[in-house]
Amino acid sequence: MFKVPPDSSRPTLRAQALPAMTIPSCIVRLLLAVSVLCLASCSKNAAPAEAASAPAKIKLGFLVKQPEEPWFQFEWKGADKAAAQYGFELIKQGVQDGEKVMAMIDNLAVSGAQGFVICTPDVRLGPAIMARAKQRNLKVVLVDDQFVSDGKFMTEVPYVGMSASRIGTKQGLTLAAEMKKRGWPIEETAVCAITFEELDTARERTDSSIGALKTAGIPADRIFKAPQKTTDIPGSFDAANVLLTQHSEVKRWLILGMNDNAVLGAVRAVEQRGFTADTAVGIGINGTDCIDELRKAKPTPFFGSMLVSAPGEGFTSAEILYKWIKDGTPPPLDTRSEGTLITRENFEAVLKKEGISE
Ligand code: FCA
Repeated sequence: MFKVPPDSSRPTLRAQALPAMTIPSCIVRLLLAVSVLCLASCSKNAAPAEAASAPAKIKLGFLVKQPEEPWFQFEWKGADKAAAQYGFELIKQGVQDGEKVMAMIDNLAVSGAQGFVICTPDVRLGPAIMARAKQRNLKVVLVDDQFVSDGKFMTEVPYVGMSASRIGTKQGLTLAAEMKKRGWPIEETAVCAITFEELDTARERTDSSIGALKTAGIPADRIFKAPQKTTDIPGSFDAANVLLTQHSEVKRWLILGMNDNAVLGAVRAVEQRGFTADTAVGIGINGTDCIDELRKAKPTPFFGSMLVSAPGEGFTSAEILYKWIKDGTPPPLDTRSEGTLITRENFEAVLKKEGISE
């Protein structure tokens, strides 16, 4: 922005250089005042011209509940790709609790953002987040975890996420098939289902997985739920440990959970009690948080994962928000992605194809 020169700048120096004897000082002052006014008005007029030549970029936020989880880092990668393709600015931020979400909504508004994508730390914050966003005139797109109000999904807020029930079903059917392949007798086998039922997408995944196992012939009394208190590896490790202590008679375990970390924690817990890839089989969901595990030289009980495209979800959610702001195109209200099984056999090729690894 053009700045009005301070008192010590050129006009004053020139006036001082001109001998006051030739021009009376009141005229010098008048000339100075006119030139300052002129400069000020030039700078005012210059602003719209500058703005027209380089329009400000649209700014969007992308807020996630667990920024340390690879799933969310891959989502950000996808959103970055959309930002580069469409030329908008992306502000990425971890929001681990409600207070952080509210503060971030205010920050986004102050910084001139026009909307944000969010995976909320708590789905019940939905109504409060929408009220604050409305007050701040920000558009909202949900990713992964759908807002809930009075026990019902807030389906009026555009949502991008996974087909939780179909992916859970595939997880359960694959576990049952692996058990049959190995010829494990059902009397010696049990299911460790790491659950987090307060999150709807998590409950849908694990309920569907358990449902599929039952359909495949696993009796209900061989299926044990282990609720995790926190949705990370230590949280599922602790949950699995409680269950393993209660059922020390079980010789072979099938492990399921709402995501890779849920299954990884349980895998670490069974390993600690001597189970190996020959006596336990776990299948995760996400496919992004188990890459190091699948790359380990020696197979572990972590058999595979239902891969969903995190970069794809990040790209799509940011893209529909951008188009909504830029062109007024109303986003689809419900966009779902499917899952593909990855195992040690195919994961490198599939991850490469999905743009998740190089
Ligand atoms: C939830 C889980 C994530 C991921 C996402 C699609 O937010 O916490 O790990 O599975 O759904």
